[in-house]
Amino acid sequence: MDARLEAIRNTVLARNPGEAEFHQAVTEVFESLGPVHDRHPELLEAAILERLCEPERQIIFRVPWTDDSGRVQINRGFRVEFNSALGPYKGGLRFHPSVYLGIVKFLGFEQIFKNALTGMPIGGGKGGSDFDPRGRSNAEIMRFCQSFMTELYRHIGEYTDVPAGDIGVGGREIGYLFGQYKRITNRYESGVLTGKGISWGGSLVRPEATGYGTVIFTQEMLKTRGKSFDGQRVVVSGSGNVAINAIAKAQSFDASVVACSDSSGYIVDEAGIDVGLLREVKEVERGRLKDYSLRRPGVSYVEGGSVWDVDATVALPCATQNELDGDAAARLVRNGLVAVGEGANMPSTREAVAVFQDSGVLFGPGKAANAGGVATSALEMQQNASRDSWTFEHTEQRLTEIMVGIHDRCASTADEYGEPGNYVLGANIGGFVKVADAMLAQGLI
Ligand code: NDP
Ligand code: 2IT
Repeated sequence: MDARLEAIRNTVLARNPGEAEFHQAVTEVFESLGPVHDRHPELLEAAILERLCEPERQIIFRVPWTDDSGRVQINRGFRVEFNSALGPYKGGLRFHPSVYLGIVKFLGFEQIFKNALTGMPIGGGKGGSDFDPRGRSNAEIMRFCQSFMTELYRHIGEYTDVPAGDIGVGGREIGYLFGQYKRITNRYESGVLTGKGISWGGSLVRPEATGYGTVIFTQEMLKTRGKSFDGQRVVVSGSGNVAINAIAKAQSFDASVVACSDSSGYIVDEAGIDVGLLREVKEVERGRLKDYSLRRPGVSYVEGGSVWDVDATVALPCATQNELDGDAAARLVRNGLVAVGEGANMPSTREAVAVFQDSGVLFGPGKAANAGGVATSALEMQQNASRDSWTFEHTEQRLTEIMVGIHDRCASTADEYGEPGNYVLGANIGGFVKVADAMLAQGLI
């Protein structure tokens, strides 16, 4: 890392102790930014990096609620409003027991650059709670969401901060959150949340957008080597919103998708994953992948273990951060891996990224490859602002153009900085330059 940047990075780490994921995300971005600061020393003068690493506002709050047995439960809620240079803070809410400030900050920090890459007018933010939705009834989920919004509502708004979903937060939760926001504020403010239901202000394609976008981005990377998804053997981690829609899109491009996972284990289905059955088990019944294996002949289920033990030519990590480590990366590469498209945020450890890059595997980092979700959220905001709703075809066409545009911007930025094919560098510099320009123009804020 450039010595000037390393000094700033060390100060950031010292100011934010114990936040390992945030440190990792900051370090990875700083490693790309030396050459930009050589060309633009005025950015150092204006302390752009120091400002970028300090969120504009951080909110931490108590979320009290009662479970079905009448017991009082207490969780912690977060919203980190990181950067508003390009637009209102925008980013998802994660409900998972592992959530703490370091996770919310890594996600919010990544979101700044991701959102800039989309070309849409959105700043970066993220939020969530250490609430564990697993095994909770609908009524418990609703009471939790209502309590969460009873504090959050005063910090958000269509011109201020626009949350959406992430792990553990999908259409059901956005519905309960929106209902409570409307009730407290007495405003039907469609643009305050994205990922809404289609009959009450949502956008077609938003549920599919992240997974679809990841596959479109990966297809663009494959094209640069004269390849496509046709005939690739694909392994996907996770079996949530992003994973399921990535599987569906890869199959529509004639890939053979043979494995996916949840936090209990993974399935191998050599005949190709049956997306209809997967949706039934995971989305309708909210069940476990094991149930899928019990209902379809020829499927093996491995309890525990890592889905990255399954050979693939294309890997799409779509579960969570640091799920794919250096050893798994080396094994995949030895067995014929060609490309990795990150549907999740920071799923590959820094060691894994180094293995992919050193071995010439096409590697699309999350902040570029999974930007289709938030980009389509911005399309939802656009439809809300004009009180319009677009067709599936039109919206998917916009998503495709945006993903191809992100791919091309990352590739051309990598070329410009003398590292062709380095999508990490391209994404970090491409996103950073846009935000830095806006921050310089807006004065010391
Ligand atoms: P979901 O809650 O729909 O699905 C998450 C999936 O990942 C589930 O299969 C879950 O398994 C698995 N998973 C979660 N945490 C762990 C863990 N600690 N260990 C192993 N498996 C785990 O979330 P999404 O699909 O929305 O999100 C997946 C990833 O994509 C996240 O990194 C998210 O930040 C990122 N992302 C999401 C976007 C969106 O629009 N939703 C946009 C861009 C990125 P189980 O069911 O057992 O919990
Ligand atoms: O990580 C992400 O980009 C998301 N969870 C989606 C955010 C959004 O505002 O749609």
